[in-house]
Amino acid sequence: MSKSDKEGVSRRDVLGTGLTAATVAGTAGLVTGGAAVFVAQPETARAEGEDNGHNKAFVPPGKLDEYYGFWSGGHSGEVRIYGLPSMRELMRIPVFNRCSASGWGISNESLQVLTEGLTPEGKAFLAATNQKTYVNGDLHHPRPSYTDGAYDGRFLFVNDKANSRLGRIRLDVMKCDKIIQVPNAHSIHGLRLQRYPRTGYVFCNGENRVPVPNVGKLLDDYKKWSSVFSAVDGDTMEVAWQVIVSGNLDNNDADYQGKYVASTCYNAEEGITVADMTASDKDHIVVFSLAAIEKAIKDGKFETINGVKVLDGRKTSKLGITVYVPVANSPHGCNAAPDGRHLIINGKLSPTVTIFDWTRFDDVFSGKIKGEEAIVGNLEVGLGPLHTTFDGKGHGYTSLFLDSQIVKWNIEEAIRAYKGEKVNPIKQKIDVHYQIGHVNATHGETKEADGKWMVALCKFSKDRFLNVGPMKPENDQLIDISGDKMVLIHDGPTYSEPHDATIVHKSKLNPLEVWKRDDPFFKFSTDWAKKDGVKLEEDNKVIRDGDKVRVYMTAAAPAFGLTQFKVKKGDEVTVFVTNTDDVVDLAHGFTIVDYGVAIELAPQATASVTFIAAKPGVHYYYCQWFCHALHMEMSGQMLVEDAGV
Ligand code: K7E
Ligand code: CUA
Repeated sequence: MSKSDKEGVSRRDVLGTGLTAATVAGTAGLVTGGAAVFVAQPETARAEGEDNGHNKAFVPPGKLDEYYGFWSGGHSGEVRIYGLPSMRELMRIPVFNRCSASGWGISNESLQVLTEGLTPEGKAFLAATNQKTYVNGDLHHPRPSYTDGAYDGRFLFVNDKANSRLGRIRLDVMKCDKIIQVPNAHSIHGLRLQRYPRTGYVFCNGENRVPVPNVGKLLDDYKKWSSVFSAVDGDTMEVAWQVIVSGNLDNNDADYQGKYVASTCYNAEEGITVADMTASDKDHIVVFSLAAIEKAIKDGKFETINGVKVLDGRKTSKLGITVYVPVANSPHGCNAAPDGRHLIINGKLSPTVTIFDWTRFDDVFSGKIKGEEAIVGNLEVGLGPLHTTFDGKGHGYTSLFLDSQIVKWNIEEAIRAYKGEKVNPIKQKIDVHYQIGHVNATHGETKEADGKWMVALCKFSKDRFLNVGPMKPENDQLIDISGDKMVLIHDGPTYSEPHDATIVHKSKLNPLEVWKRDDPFFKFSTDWAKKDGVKLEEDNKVIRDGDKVRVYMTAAAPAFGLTQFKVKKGDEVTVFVTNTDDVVDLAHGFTIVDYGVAIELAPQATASVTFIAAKPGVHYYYCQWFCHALHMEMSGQMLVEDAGV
């Protein structure tokens, strides 16, 4: 054993056990529940400082990556675009957060996206608390849209656990174009898309149980609270229907046939303390039949709550739209395999993965067989299984939070073992650093899983990077899965906190190099320009309309179309700036000093910002993207007159 191996093991031992004990203690414990048990043969990767073929992931200067990685920014509220295999961060897409660089949350265009889809209650809350928009978000699950089980490059959908929202990013411009707050549901967590025939529905898990509607009644009657499952139309971003369920919805996934969606649920006990929630040794998954739901909607079996058609899909419901299948306590990840047939439920507190056969749900719904008879495998994989990804060659790769490992196992062999055959489905275990959450392989969530790369999104980095103080980064690790063995290739620190990532081959995407002038993203500005008879691409004009002032200007390196404009103290000023350069990467910006104003202007973009000219004096505005040798000179002055002076 090499020195580095020894170091690796001892550091893991010291750091791992305390957490494991603390995390398991106080829960109902580990429930194996009749799983096929095999002696795992962990193979500790040489994780410490050796070259395991890192060259394979090295993308030389000037060369491009092969994959786009869409990374959840967790409670930063943003999405990040990575290049794989280099793991270079290519871009950030602000969504639920505010962004100082791009003016997301400052520009009118972004504020429109951030506010127009909020619920009336959400709008009233913001108004009552003097806020234009929520400033935080908690983005866990970035999901690219599908056509027939493969990525189609149209959209990326994202959840906000913090403020119950769903966002949509246009993949042609890599900008968020729609955000809605989902009525009735409380905290959108699990998020998956209809795979077939296309997306289609976006399935949003309302995680927490609350009174429905949640208006201040039933506060002390928590047995009457409910979780709400929502299907949103991905094209219109309107809620198509909702289903009230029993238990707390966690993660979900859809099949490859367009028939069923399944969700893991914890807290089948419907308690509100940890002890209540884990009292029973069983929780469940809930399976939704899309055909049955659509029929029940058509037959008028819904109740309209806050403008949404809501069906009762609780255990006691007679509608036949859901089935509940018991699984070991507190399952987490829910992953449809690319074979189109199997669904993997990850045990979390149970050291097992449970394999369901989607095709058996027809008989479960018709009452021919029991829900448990849709189970075709139950494999003990290790401690704390959270999520599973796939290589398209018949393997599952399951993240083990407590063991800080990924286990590679064979799906067919696990099914055979469940039938009693003597096979060992466990192929390899590899150490990851540390406390892994999601695990994602290239195209692993599609029928085109290609088994090349995998990322381990680890919640802790502990000793893997230079000490940056008590707050440490997370660690996103790149693993080569193209051979028989998983090989750890790269450590990548990230901050707060990638829950999940999806990896899309570059052939699937073809983003624009410059904006098209008729893009609907500029609608706020083009509508005003039309009203004012202004040509955004040419005109530099100040239009006064009572105490409202609209300032139109162009930006072309190295000058703004207006180098000065004058307003009065107290005016409501809207500045529209259009970048008329159409050179690739020639971005400008517009920042006003001491006014808290900054907006991004990518080539051929228009953006606008509205503010009260509350502060008299001379205020420079400048371009904040270094665009030209005379970039420093790309500025002007807003003169704010104070009548009283
Ligand atoms: Cu996808 Cu973190 Cu929201 Cu598991 S969840 S880790
Ligand atoms: Cu334009 Cu700097």
